[in-house]
Amino acid sequence: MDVRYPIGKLEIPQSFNEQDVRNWIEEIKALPKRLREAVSGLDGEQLNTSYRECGWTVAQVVHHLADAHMNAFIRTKLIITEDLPTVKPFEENDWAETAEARSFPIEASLKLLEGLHERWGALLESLEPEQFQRKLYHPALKTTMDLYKCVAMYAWHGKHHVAHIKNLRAQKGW
Ligand code: NI
Repeated sequence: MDVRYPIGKLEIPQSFNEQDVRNWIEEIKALPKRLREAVSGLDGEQLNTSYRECGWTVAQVVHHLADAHMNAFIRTKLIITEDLPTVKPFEENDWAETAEARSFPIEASLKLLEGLHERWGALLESLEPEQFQRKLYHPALKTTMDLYKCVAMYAWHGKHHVAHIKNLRAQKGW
């Protein structure tokens, strides 16, 4: 197994049906609880352990999920409220190095994700099927992307990082 991709690399779907969308939304809604379970009982030293060599610590992974998914929620809102909005890329590795994103107290990000994913899930559940074909423009990738592909990507993204933490715990016997 590649420790960077414990659940495999992201495969972006090329089509979707209503059941696919429901499944992805359920994954997004489940992430805060799954993440809280994955970090349950870890002490400061464990939270400060990299999940792989030269990789982010467990705390950085938790804060990264909050950073990335705040951006994702804003992108979702932009897609719904504007025609082909240009999204703002962010330097995720630099975001993971700021002082508060390197620190152990992860409760703020766990709470943030709980509120954020409740809003995000409710937003996605309120949409009509055709709205999942609305698009954003990503200037760094120089391409457009459908909302349903973004939703599939973030469903994968949450599970991907939870698996990093669970694998570390399994490997360390924590
Ligand atoms: Ni990530």
